[in-house]
Amino acid sequence: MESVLAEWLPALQIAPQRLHEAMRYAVLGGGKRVRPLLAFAAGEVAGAAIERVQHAAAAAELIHAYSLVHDDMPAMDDDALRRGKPTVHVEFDEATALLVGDALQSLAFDILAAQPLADDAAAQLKMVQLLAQAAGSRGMAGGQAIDLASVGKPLDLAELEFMHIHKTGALIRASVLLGAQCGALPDATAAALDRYAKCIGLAFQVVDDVLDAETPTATLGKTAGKDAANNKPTYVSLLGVTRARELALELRADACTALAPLGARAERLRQLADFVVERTF
Ligand code: GRG
Repeated sequence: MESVLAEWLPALQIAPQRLHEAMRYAVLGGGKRVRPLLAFAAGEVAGAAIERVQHAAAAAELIHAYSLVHDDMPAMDDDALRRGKPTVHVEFDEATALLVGDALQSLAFDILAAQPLADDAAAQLKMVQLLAQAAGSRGMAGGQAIDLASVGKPLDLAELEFMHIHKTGALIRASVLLGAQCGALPDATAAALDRYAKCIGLAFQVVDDVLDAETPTATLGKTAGKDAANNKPTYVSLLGVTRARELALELRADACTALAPLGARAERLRQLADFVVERTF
């Protein structure tokens, strides 16, 4: 994934150099690459060629990287640390950070359109639409809007879930489905992966809330304790750490139940479910 991303990102010597430097800074040399890993694992389920999946995975990761750059900006979460390094607007400047996000999003769709990823053009067009909807106002950007509007407000569990299904879950779901759509995907398999992805997306967020509350900044590579400091509703503020951890385990179990009909070829997806729940950063 690292080399595919490095290859797709414009080289440092290409103008405008500062923007390209900042794009590479935002994407390379950090991050768990959970979304690409999910795409590769789902591709395995669908017997997809890795030469296809790597591009779909890169597109998903670029959307994720863009969202982090914008989320860290003063108008949103206003954070100075990401992946153990100064955030893009701190290392460069705000205007550059804005453009980095814009350009990474465009590059993601460029990649999806440039490479033959599905057996026919109509199927590939659906993949482009899948990512567009996951990133847009009825997906990640919409979730972010709800998040920004909910600071200091008492959300209930259903409202919190609705927000995270959009903010974090939509792109995680798209990563799984894009990887799988690079191969053969019968309806029943697609439905199983969809169910898995929804559970994992939510589990990812529950664990994120627990880590924010419990893990030091040095381990996280981003500022810890921000949710409480910003008076944000989280799974920890609503349920407490113990119940939030239990919920993450329940969601993992649901995710693995969804995979049961897929047998051994879904093993990597099971391992990723473990990783999502057991991760420490
Ligand atoms: C700006 C449109 C727009 C959206 C931003 C995803 C997001 C929406 C903001 C990120 C803020 C945040 C901390 C969300 C919680 C879950 C999450 C996405 C954490 C970061 O993802 P990781 O842990 O990061 O996969 P790495 O660095 O490992 O890639």
